[in-house]
Amino acid sequence: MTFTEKDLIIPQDKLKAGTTHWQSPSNIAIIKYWGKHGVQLPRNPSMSFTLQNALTETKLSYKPKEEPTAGIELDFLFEDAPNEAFRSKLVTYLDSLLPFYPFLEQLSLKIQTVNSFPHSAGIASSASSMSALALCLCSIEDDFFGTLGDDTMFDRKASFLARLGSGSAARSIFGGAAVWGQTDLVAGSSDEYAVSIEDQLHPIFKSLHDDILIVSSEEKAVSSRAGHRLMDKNPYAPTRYAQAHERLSALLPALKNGDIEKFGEIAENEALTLHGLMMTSNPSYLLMEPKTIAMIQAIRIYRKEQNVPVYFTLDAGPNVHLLYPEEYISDVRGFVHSELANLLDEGTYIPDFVGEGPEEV
Ligand code: 2P0
Repeated sequence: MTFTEKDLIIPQDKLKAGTTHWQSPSNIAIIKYWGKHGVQLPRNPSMSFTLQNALTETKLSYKPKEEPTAGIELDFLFEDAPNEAFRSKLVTYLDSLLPFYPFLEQLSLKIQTVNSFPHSAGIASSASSMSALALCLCSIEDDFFGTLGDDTMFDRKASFLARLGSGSAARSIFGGAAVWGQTDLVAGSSDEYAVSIEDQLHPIFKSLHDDILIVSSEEKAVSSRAGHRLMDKNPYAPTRYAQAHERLSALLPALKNGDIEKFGEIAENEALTLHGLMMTSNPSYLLMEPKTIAMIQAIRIYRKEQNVPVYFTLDAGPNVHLLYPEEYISDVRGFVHSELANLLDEGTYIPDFVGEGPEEV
């Protein structure tokens, strides 16, 4: 499916103004997407949980352009203030969609976006922001052309458009958990968009917690975009891509059976593999910080000594995601306050858990 089958141009007498408004969450990958090719196509399938609290809310207003002009006309406010750097990235993204969405050239657009988490918290916002915007775009398509009335089609198209903005955003369209990238293990999976695997989750994973322990909120030295590019010449890349398939094939049964130990083993291995790939890139780089490692050691000791199933994963940055089943919340929070508080940047952690996915506002 390429989503180019219809010529989406609005007839002159049907042009009108309107607004669409979505909130969409971030996600945390367990099997990591790291390495891409072509137009935002993944080198391996990835799996993530969709979060509940870390959200972007995006309002997209549109009206007919006063004068027909070529290209995208966009006004942009981030947290109520103009932001030229973000605006220019969005113009590039929307321009890249013109082959699918020629009608965007007929409209004058205004995007207003806010995040539920502090911009400076060091939490990647590309998954939540690009998925929220993609959902708004699909609402406009459906409003003008009535082409996405079917929920599966709507979500699939939103995931496809989100992916073109940021790969990991493809997975945020679905509540619970999603897989992005073609694999024989998941029916209907595709490199072009993510699919839901919510119905393949044991209840223990539907309410899994993810407390995001903030080690540093500074902007990272190497962007994910640059990190993906470095995979092209990483000598371990072919083995890594094969490993991601193997790990997914071990993870899916664990998710279904509620095997938290197996899940945790894979999650931690994936996190360290991701950072190992950064260290073995050329030039090599390190996004973990001493406090990241101190937290990892403390988590492993606590788990062993107290027999509490709490595991970590890492995103492309120094912050630690603490994953654990709902029933252990008071044990784990006690551990965070007593053993990890002095490692947290300004004492900050962001409590989150597996969520239900985007919502139209
Ligand atoms: C993931 N990450 O699977 C991996 C693991 C971070 C660590 O995808 O270039 O912002 O926009 O497609 O999605 C972060 O990279 O990259 C990412 P682009 P993205 O979530």
